[in-house]
Amino acid sequence: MNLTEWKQKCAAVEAEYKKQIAAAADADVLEAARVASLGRKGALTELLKNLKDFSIEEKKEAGPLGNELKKNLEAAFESKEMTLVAAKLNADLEKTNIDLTLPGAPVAAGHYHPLTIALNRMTAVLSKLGFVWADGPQIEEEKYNFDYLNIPAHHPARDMQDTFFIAGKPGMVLRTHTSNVQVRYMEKNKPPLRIMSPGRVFRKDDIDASHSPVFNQIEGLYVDKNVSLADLKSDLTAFMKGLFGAKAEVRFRPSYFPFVEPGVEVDVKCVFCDGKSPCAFCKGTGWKEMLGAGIVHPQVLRNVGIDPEVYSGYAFGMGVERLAMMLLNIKDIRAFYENDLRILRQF
Ligand code: FA5
Repeated sequence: MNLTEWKQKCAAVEAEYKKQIAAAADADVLEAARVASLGRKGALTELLKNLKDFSIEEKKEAGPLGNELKKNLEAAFESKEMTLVAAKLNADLEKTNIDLTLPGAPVAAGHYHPLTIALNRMTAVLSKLGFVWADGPQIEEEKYNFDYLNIPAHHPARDMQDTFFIAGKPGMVLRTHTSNVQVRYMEKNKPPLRIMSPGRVFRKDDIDASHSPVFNQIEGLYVDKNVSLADLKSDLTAFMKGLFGAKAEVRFRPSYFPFVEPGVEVDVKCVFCDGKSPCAFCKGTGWKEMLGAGIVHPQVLRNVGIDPEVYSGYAFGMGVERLAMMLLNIKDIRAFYENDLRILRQF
């Protein structure tokens, strides 16, 4: 084939397929025309193969012509395809009875669980008091949950009644309190230190309105020079007032925990009954225990290599659910875990 014949054939291919493109009424017909012209064995593809037989001079003329034609045809196919897609969409819309001006279906927005809402408020107040976040494991070695905290092997807290032991893993327990973090943190960090550590704890406790076998605590620990019970009382009172408002009433009672000396329990005035009527939450006493606390026992400091002659500290462990119940007016601890949407949606 000489150059003139080749050019004529190119023009014929162009005219033919532009005609087919214009006439194509659906995507299948258009695709068939595309394969017949631009496909691997298509009419134009075949013509372009002839280029190799031309002289260098002829190639200079034919090459750009061929490329131009290919690009033209590709663009024509693409533009027709868009037209067909739009036409089909319009036809489908015509057939269906959709009112595009109607508002869309509302998407239900999720929100935090009440326990998380309350926990965030507690940690926000503690942050303002200078406590920084620390973490610890829920599956714990007995030495961190008990031994280093001055809780010897015969102590009732280690009794099978209270503690979940891990089957087949001697020496491992589900932590019964967040106090394990005290030891772990002081092993790695030396005073001055001031941490809060929220997290889940586990006990073989009976279930009632204010007890659950799985619940949350926030551990607090402040160790520096000259930390005293006065610091503990003022910080915890500031915390309760920061959480419940300036009117909150706080009561400190002497108590015993092996890892503090002296030890206290801290009650908050019951918001449900004010002590005036029978109340499942405070059992009619008017006060509810929220946390245990005290001055870190010198032996605990020694266990982690801190000199109790130089440093002292306070620690506390508060019940997150108990505080959350008072804060959010929830009378039964089980409401946090039952996932009843009628309750959860109120927060
Ligand atoms: C402790 O767990 C100590 N580790 C607290 C502590 C830390 C004392 C640091 C001294 C220094 P206790 O067993 O009292 O203490 O628990 C602390 C708080 O957890 C309680 O005051 C209560 O608010 C909450 N709590 C205890 N048992 C349950 C339970 N079964 N369900 C819900 N909350 C509970």
